[in-house]
Amino acid sequence: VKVSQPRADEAHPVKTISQQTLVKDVDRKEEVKLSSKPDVNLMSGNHSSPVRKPGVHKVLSLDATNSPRDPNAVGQFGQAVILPGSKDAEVMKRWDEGHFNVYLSDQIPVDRAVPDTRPESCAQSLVHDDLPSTTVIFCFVDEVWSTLLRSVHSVLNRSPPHLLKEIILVDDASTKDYLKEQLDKYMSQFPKVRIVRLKERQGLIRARLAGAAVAKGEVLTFLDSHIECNVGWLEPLLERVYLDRKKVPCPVIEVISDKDMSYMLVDNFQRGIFKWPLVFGWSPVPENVIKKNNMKDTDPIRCPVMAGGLFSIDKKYFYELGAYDPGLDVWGGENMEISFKIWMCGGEIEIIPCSRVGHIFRGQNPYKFPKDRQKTVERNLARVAEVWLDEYKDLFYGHGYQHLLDKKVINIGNLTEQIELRKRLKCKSFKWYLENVFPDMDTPVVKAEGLTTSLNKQHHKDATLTLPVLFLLIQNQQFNYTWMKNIRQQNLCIGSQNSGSGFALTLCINCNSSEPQDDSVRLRPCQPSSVFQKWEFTHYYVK
Ligand code: LR7
Ligand code: MN
Repeated sequence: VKVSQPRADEAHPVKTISQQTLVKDVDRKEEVKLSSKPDVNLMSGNHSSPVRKPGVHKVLSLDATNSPRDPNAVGQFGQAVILPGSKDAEVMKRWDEGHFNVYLSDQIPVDRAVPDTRPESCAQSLVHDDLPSTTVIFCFVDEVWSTLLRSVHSVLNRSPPHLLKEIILVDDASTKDYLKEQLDKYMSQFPKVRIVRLKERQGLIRARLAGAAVAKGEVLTFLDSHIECNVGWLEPLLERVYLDRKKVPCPVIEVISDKDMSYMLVDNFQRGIFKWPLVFGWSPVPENVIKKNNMKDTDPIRCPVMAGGLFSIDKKYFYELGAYDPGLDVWGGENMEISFKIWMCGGEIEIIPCSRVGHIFRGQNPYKFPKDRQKTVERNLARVAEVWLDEYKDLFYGHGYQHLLDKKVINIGNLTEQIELRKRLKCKSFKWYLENVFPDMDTPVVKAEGLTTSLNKQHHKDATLTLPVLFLLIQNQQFNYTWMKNIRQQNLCIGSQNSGSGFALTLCINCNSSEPQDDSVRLRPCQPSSVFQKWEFTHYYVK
């Protein structure tokens, strides 16, 4: 007898978490200005869907873990686990192996059940019989054993076998011993799992390319190596590709807590966006847009950019688009590159609410960067900006990356092939992208006056932050809010003075503000409710 999986509202309640509060480098305060265009999801974009007959069979609620072997195991059904305080030392000791609770993860079954967090009607939605098959590609470097296994089991257990061609694990030159023979041996139980080993560390972008190069499925599905696919996750993605091969569907990315390993569902109607300087974030589709378009919680949500790690794409289409720029190193920026490329060259990115995958969000990358992390990411972003942003690349450089314009400081490498690819594909302009795909983005090309902060460098030791009228031409009144969350001027950042309540230009650390009594600003402990401690950057300017 199969016991049906508990839904979120029954015996196993699921915590809800707002995506905006936790993802990487996210600007928390998102003000969405409505476009005057009456588009679904705010955008017009590419309308290329050919007409196809509707699907005929229900999504298989296929899940070998519906009645788990060990219903009383720790973390079963995605429940939070509170460890006794006496385990703190062990938890801390193992934390850095993955930058999450590795000690706890190792005790949770590798095939645990998770709550079915899909909107109610997803289980009834219809898909086609003849969907294309997919290769699932996981790249990893020094991934934690239990999370890597849980990722693989979730795909094996929750994907209809005829649609899962294979799983390719690309080992990006991991250094851990357990990822060698022990992994080979474990995976040899599963004929669908293949392991590709890279001799040298390539970074996730070229590792994905190596996986794609040997994939046999018609569709490529990329996933991070610390995820858990939810019930029925695959068919809704493949259905979109089937309907239109230029659609690039992403699952809703839910949250597996890095502390208690619980599976948490996220808010509905979230889309992926970016802010300058190419910082990824989530933003809700505004309420009135949802109402006006009569959007259901199961409708695909068109996204200006994808988070990066989890998506399906028609394999031939991926190569038609020139795949990823292979000049991108290690981590970062490739989500911007593929997003701009998809939209500007005739495709579409969507989040599919009926497809849900949990991901462990970590505070830090647990692996080493072969070169400096910040420089690596900056260089990747500069490559993307140079190829795709046209005149808007000044906005990118203007938000904290002026130093990248100095070719002596950084060598971003050769871009001839990327630029030619864009010409060959006859891709649209970035202006078109902003107007049609992301019309609510605040992108002033030139903005002049306004109030801003200024800090006089002469008062280096005893500086207060005053709020005079901005004179754009004065260099030391120009600050940028960078993706490192610093308020930065050239090489210096606004930070606290050692002595306490003042500000100074110092090495880059975080800072707070307090109520303006006169026109100076002091440091106070952070109070979430205080409007005087929130900073908004409203004036952008380009030389
Ligand atoms: O050198 C590397 N080689 C690798 O194989 C570095 C990483 N990797 C692997 C790594 O083991 C992992 O499986 O690549 C995968 C992604 O790396 P993470 O988990 O460190 O990345 P992330 O989750 O912090 O970052 C997000 O942004 C990245 C930018 O390059 C990638 O696009 C990630 O796939 C992406 N993750 C997601 O989209 C999940 C949701 C996060 C959000 C928002
Ligand atoms: Mn990840």
